[in-house]
Amino acid sequence: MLEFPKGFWWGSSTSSYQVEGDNFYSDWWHYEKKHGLEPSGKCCRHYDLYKEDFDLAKSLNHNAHRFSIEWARVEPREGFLDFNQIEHYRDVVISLRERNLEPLVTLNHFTLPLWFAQKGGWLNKEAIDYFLRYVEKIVQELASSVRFWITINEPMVYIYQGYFKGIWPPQKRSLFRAIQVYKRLVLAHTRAYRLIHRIYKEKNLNSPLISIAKHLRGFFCWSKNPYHKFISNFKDYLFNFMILDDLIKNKSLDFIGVNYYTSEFIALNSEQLKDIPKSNLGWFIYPEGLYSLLLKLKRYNLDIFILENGISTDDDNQRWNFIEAHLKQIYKAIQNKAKIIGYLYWSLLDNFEWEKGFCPHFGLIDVDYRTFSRTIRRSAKNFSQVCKEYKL
Ligand code: IFM
Repeated sequence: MLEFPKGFWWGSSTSSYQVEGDNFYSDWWHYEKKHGLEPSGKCCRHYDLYKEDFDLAKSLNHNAHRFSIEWARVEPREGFLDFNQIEHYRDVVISLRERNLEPLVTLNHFTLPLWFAQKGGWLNKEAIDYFLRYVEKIVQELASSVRFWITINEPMVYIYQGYFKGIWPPQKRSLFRAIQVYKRLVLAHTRAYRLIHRIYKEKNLNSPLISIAKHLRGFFCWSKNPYHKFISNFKDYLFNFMILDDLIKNKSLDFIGVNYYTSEFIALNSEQLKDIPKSNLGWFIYPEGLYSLLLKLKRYNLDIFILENGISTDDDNQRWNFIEAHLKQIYKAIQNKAKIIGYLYWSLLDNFEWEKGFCPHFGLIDVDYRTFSRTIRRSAKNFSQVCKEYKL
């Protein structure tokens, strides 16, 4: 029996664009149309059904929940802050608190207001000021009920998909621009971090806990070739640790938010990989990768919060095996003095998986996209036992 620490946070994550529906003013809404992608449409109708969804999370013994605020809803036109939308998100936070679910609020989860994207997005010289204006408003309004803030979700994934691979908005494949956006995002986070702390001080509130959600990927080299080793270490630094090092240098992390799904292997031949299972998206399932990353994070000497970990599968047994195997590695890392304070599964609901549409099923809860009815999966019930007893 593995026993997790008292006070451990248990729950799940979502992001606004992937569950709310009808996010007309976001860049992705237009991107889907332009490229004939599966439209996000009404999504899970979580914008209307959030209370019911939080009831489900509560019934599953969760004590924390991560969601994001859609900047484009709050500021659909440049400089116009929509008070009704801010009230909506206030109610989201209150609804979580009423159910004893600790809110973790993400301020930017990939999508941008269309007007901001049309001005060049993060490449615009004023981008950080626009972002801070929105952040300031939200934090002024919600500070008294929120402790955990995530400024930016997976900055390296955003840069990779949008500016390197060019398969997400703004589809600009350019190393030069990728580097510019990297610098902007580091600065945007750092300034948002300072701003949020300042607001809490001015309001005489206990210090907030602020981080980014850092997508980490294991990079393992199974070849003795020094060139392969170099590539593997280089990717590990570039994708995983460069931004964390920079943010630590700027003294702008109160804890480390981790999203982990898969690992990459540099091997001599595909024979060596054939025994590693995969999800239905072809992602390797490698819980040991999470363990090894968690131990590497010990060097920052900060609390670690797993903000996302999940699998797309239509075999719910596989989902539970995935969760169980990753929790075991987390437990092992805690025994080895990694300061892990919580685990959120991605995701509470099946949802819109960006360019892949609705086909991937990551949810603890199945969503019928015709009727919007929800069905709790067996894996969710198994996980709920862990959340209840803090034991695996
Ligand atoms: O759906 C995404 C989410 O938006 C960010 N982290 C990874 C998830 C699964 O791909």
